[in-house]
This record gives sequence, C-alpha cells and structure tokens, in this order.
Amino acid sequence: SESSGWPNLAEVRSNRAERMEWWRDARFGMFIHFGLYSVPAGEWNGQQYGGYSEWLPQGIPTAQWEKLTDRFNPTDFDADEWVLLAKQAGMKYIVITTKHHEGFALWDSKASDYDVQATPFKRDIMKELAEACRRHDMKLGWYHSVLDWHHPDYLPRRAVDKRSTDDADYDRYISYMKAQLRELLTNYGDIAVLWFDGGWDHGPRQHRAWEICDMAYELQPDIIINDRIGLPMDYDTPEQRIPRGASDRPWETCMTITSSWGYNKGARDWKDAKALIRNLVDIASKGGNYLLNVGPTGEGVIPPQSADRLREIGEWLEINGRSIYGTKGSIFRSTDSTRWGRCTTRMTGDGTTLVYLHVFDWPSGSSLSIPELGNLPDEAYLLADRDAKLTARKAGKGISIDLAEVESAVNSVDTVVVLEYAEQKPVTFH
Ligand code: H79
Repeated sequence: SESSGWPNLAEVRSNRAERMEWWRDARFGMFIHFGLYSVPAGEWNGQQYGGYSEWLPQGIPTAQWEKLTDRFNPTDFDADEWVLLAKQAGMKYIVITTKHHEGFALWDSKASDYDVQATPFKRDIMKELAEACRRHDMKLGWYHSVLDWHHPDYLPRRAVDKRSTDDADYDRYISYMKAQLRELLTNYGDIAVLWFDGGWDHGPRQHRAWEICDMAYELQPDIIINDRIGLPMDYDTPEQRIPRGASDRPWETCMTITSSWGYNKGARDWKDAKALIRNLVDIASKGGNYLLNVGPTGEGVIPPQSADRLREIGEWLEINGRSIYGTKGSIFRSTDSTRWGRCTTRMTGDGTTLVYLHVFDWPSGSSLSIPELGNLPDEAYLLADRDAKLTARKAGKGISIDLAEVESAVNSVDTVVVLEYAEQKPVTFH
C-alpha cells in the first residue's frame, strides 16, 4: 500500500476550520443525481417502480442493467444551464454523482470501460460541469459511491447477481476505487467536496479509508470530506431529515424535492417552495447546510417542477439572503422558544449583532412577544424594507415588537424582522 499514514492526515485535519469556512457561509447547495438510472427513470419492463429510481438496479442482474449504456444519450445536457440554475436558486455549491451504486462512471475513466465512453454520448460530463462551474464561480463537489453493484470485486453481492465470487477480492476493488478517485481529483481542477456514500457494507479498515482520504487531501489540499466512508471526517450528513437542534459537528441535510433522488417518471409529492424555504431557514437556524437534490431526465434536463421551485427560492433569497448566508444559528435555546418561526444571527465587522427573526406565522395580534430577550434593540426593521421601522417595547422581563405598521409587507412564507444591537449594548438573554 502507498499509504502515507497518520501524520499527514492529522496535519491536514488540523486546518478543518479554515477548509470549512466557505462551506459554513454557503448554507445552500445543489445535489445532482444523474446516471444510467436517469434513462429508465423508475420504469422497468413496463412496470413503474415508485421508490428511488437509482435503487431500481438493485433488483436487476448486471448484464441487463449494463445494456442501458446503449441508451444513455443526454443530448439536451448543457452544463452552463445546470450551473446557472443553481446560481439563480442562490445555491453556492454543487455536488454531483460521479458514480452511484450502479457503478457507472459519468466521466472518461481510464480505470473502467463502464463509463460515458461506452455510450453514444461519449462526452465527459464531469469535465463539462467542472468547466461551467469555473466559468460561473461555482464550487463543485464529487459524490462517489463506495458500494458498487457492477464491479466484479465488490463484495457482498446482491441476491440477483449470480456471478461467481471465487475470484472476487475486495481489496482489489478498493484499489480500483482509489484509481478512479485519483482521476477525479487530478484532472478536473479544484474540487471543493468529496461526498462518499454507500460505505455501510464494511468498516474503515477494509475501505482503507485513511489512505483514501489522505490521497484526497494530498491531491486537493482544501477539500472537505463527508462522513460516509466509515470515518467521521469533516462533516455529518443527515439524510432526508432535519436535526432537532444545533450540533458541535458541522452538518448538512441532504434532501429530495420529490420522492426520488434520480429522475423518476412517476415522481410524486413535490415539496412546494414555501416548505423548501422554511427547511433552509430551519437548517440555518441550527447552524447546518441544505443540499437540495435535482434529478435530471435521461435527456439531461432538470425537470421544470424542480427548476420552478428553485427559482422561487432564489427570489426569496435575493431579498432575504443576508439572513441566511454567513449567519450563525439561533440565540434561542431550542425551537420550542420560537413557535412563531426561526432565528439566525450575524456579528458584523463593527461589533453590531443582528438578530434575524424569521416569522413564519405572523401573530394574529399586532405584536410579537419575545420573553427570552432581555433588552431592547437599538433598531428594529424588516429585512425586505429597511425603512419599515418597527417599535420594540419592554414587556415584563422580555420585549414585544409592534407589527401593526408593517402588516402590509408580510408574506406567507417567512417575513424577516431584524433586531440590531450595538456592541455597547449586547443581547441579553434569559
Ligand atoms: O444517493 C441517495 C440514495 O440513493 C442513497 N443516499 C442518497 C444521498 C441512499 N442509499 N441508501 N439510502 C439512501 C437509504 C436506504 C434506502 C433503502 Fe431502500 C431501504 C435501501 C433499501 C431499502 C429505498 C427503499 C431504496 C430501496 C428501497
């Protein structure tokens, strides 16, 4: 093994805070699930599969799934379009599936014939995306599945896979994975994130996780690595759920807009923009990031249902982004204290503390009562309209904010109230 072992890793890990800085400020990213599974899109032999379309191959023999390479031809793929949509949505980074559990590589891989070069498309999708990201100043990350249903050395096998395991060698599989990752981390410029998945079949020792991560840090010194290769690494990745509160570890919730990660023709239950915005705010109030997924079609197009919602989020962020990007979490002990919505905070360079009250449900009375805040802000106003001044009054041990004069500026998603506290008069808190 060419492992350089502990010392180098320990050194790189010590600058975690610096490497994570851009990511902590970014708050919002785009997850893209794209692969051979985007072609059948949840349908096999005329049967609709309602689950995750990228899991459809789990029940299909490798020899049959492989044939999809003949049909993978996303001629409408335009990397600039994807990146510009992410920009419009207010997303600051993109993480894309370089290889999902199906094992198919979306780049021109020298380590495998099961890649874009085996399709009529023959274009290096990762290269085009990396170049578009560079053009539009977008950070790019690689999702990479450790689990591989195609490679003959991957173990354990699925029940439907009848190939002999006599010659299979998991350590050789890891060498293959390492070779593929080396390509991805060498030939595509700066890569901001390495997002492992499917590491649950084995422990870190069998994955040679230290060695793999060490190589990643060596090839991309500023990279950050998620927690799914059997080691905690730089940040945690709760899936399809938002934690109840803040955490000592950096974290990112990844979530679908609809019922599948990969494009599924039968997709249902599309979350509306309001729910997605409130999720972003909820997550920001707990100090996390939101990695929101889109699944482009077999033609390479992000479905309009997703694109429309992303643009709506972008419009909200256009006005309210200052209460999300670069903020810290809530000053309240738990969301039980903010039944009216959520809270984020910002310390400005001149020592001012900005407390953003994200009012989801505008109180039916004419005031918002905050018993936990011990002193009056120097100023209170709406983020959407600095001239819409609000009056704050002492009320018992806490404060009360008069909302009557700004009622017309209220929106049904999240109306952001800003409380400004100068340095001389810090926020006191019960
Ligand atoms: O890439 C996305 C998912 O495909 C992957 N991670 C995200 C980012 C993922 N892998 N596993 N899981 C999510 C959760 C496991 C779901 C399963 Fe199932 C339950 C696998 C088998 C039973 C869902 C239901 C998939 C097949 C049936």
